[in-house]
Amino acid sequence: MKFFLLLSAIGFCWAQYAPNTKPGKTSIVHLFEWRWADIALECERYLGPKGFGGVQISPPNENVVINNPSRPWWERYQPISYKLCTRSGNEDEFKDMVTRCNNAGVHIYVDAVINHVCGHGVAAGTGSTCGSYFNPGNRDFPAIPFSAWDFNDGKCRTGSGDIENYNDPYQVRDCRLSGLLDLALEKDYVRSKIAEYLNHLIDLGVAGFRIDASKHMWPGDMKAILDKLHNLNTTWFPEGSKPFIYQEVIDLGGEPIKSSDYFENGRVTEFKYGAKLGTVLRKWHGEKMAYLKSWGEGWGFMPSDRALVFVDNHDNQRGHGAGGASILTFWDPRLYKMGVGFMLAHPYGFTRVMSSFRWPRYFQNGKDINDWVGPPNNNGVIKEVTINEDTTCGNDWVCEHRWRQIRNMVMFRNVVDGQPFTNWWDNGSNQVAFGRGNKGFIVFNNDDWPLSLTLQTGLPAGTYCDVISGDKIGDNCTGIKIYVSGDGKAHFSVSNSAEDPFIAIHAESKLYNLN
Ligand code: QV4
Ligand code: CA
Repeated sequence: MKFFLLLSAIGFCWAQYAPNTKPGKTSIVHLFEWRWADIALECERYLGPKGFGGVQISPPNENVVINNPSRPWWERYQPISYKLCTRSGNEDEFKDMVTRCNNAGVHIYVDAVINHVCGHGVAAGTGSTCGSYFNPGNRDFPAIPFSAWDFNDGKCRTGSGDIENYNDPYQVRDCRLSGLLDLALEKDYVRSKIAEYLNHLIDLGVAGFRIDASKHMWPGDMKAILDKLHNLNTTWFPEGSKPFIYQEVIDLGGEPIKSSDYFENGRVTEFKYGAKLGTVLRKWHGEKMAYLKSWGEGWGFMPSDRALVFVDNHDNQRGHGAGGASILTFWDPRLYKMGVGFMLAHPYGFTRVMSSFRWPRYFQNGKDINDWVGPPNNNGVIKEVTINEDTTCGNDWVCEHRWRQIRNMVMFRNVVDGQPFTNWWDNGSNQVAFGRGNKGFIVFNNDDWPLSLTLQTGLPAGTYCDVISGDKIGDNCTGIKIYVSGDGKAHFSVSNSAEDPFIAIHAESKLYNLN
C-alpha cells in the first residue's frame, strides 16, 4: 500500500495528469475568445490574487476567416497554419501574455486543434487570420506545409467522406468531423509538424493542452505526438515537468469509443458530470440532490484522478457538442451558481470554470439559431474586456469567474484541497450539506421549503463568514455569519427564496476577533 502511494505520488508530480498549477491552486478558467492583452491584465489584476491556477485560452494558431455567417466563434476550430496569429492577438502579444500570467502565478493551457485543418468545402482564396494562402480543394496548406498525402481521404470509407456512424471507430478516427479535413496522424511527418507547433508553445511557457476532438484521433497516434514534446520551460516550472494533457472525448456512454481508451495519454473531459449535475439541480427524471452523496465514481464517472470536470463548456452552453437541455449555464444564473458551487466544493476531478460572452440567444423549434455568434466585436475586431466599478465586466463579457459566489468557491476549493469528503447530511430530498475535513462546509437548499437546522460542520469553533452571500473583508463579513460551537455544530437557515440558496464557510473565512 505504502509503495503504491509513493508511486502514485511520484506519478502525480511528474506525469501528464498533474495540472502544473502552483501549489494550493486547484482550478483553471476558460476565458473563451478573450484577447491575449486582456488575459495578461486579468492574470495580474484578478486571477493571481483570487487564487485561480490557470487559463484555458482559445486556439492561438491561424484559422480560416468565415464571413458567412459573419465571424462565428467556431472559425477558430478550422486551422490554416501554426502561426500564432488570430483575432486574440499575434505572437508578441501571446508571449507577453504567457510571461505576465506565469509571473503572476497563473498558467496558460492551450486549446490544441490537431485532428484536422479547415472544412473541405471552404473555397480557396477565403481569407485567414494571418493572410496565409491555402486551398482545401487540393489539400494544399503551404504555410505548414501540408499537402494531399498528409490527409486521410484515402482511408475513410464512408460515402460522404464525413463521419456518418459513431458506432464505427474507424470512421470516427479516419473520416471528417463535420467536413473538417482530417490529418493522417500515423505519418511521422504530420506528427512532427504538430509536435513542432506544440513545442513552440511549451518553449514560450505554456503549462499544458486541451486536445480538441481527441475522440477523432487514435490514442496511439496521439501518444506518438505527446512523446515528442519537450518538458516545460524551467523559467517557471520545476525541471522535468511534463505538459498537462486533457483530452476532449465526449463519452456519455453507449458508443464503442470510451474515455478510458485515452487514459494513458493524460486526463479526459468528463461530460457526464455537467449533464448529470444539470439534471439533478433541475430535478428532472426524479433526480434529487440527496443522491449526490455518492457523486463521482459512484455515478459511473471515470476515476477522479483522470477527470477534467466542468458544469458547461463553450460547446454545450450553446447546443453544440453534447449540448443537452440539462446543461446549466449563465443563462440560468441561480441554478448555475449552485452547480458551480457544488462542483468546486466536491473533491471529484480537476475543475475548470467557464467564462463566456453574451450572445443574442434565440430559439426556433428548440434550437438556438444564433449558436454561431462570435465574441463581442467591432467590425470583426474582438472588443476589449472592460471592468465596471462593481468589478463585473462590460462589453457583453459575462465573466462568470468574477461572480462573487463563483470566485469565492474557487478560493474555497484551494482552502480545502486534500481534505476528505465528510459530514454528509441530506433530508432525503434537495437539502444537502457536506464538509471537507476540518477546513470547509457547505449547505444547499434546492427544495421549495425553508431549511433550518443544526448540523455537524467538522470546523473548529468560531464565527465564520458565508462566502456566498458576502465577503470577509478584514475581520468583517458583508454576508451571513455562521457560529460554530466547540462541538463543531452550527445552525443554518437557508430560505428557499434566497437569492442564492446555499451557504459556504471555510478556514479562511473565519472572523478572528469574534468568537
Ligand atoms: C458544414 C456541413 C458539413 C459539410 C461541411 C463542408 O455541416 O456537413 O461537410 O460544411 O465543408 C462547422 C460548422 C459545420 C460545417 C463545418 C465545416 O458548424 O456546419 O460543416 O464547420 O466547415 C466547432 C463547432 C462546429 C464547427 C467546428 C469547425 O462546434 O460546429 O463546424 O468548430 O468550425 C463532436 C466531437 C467533438 C466536438 C463537437 C462539437 O466529438 O470533438 O462535436 N468538439 C470540439 C470543439 C468544437 C469544435 C470541434 C471539436 C472541431 O469543442 O468547438 O467544433 O474542432 O461531439
Ligand atoms: Ca481524425
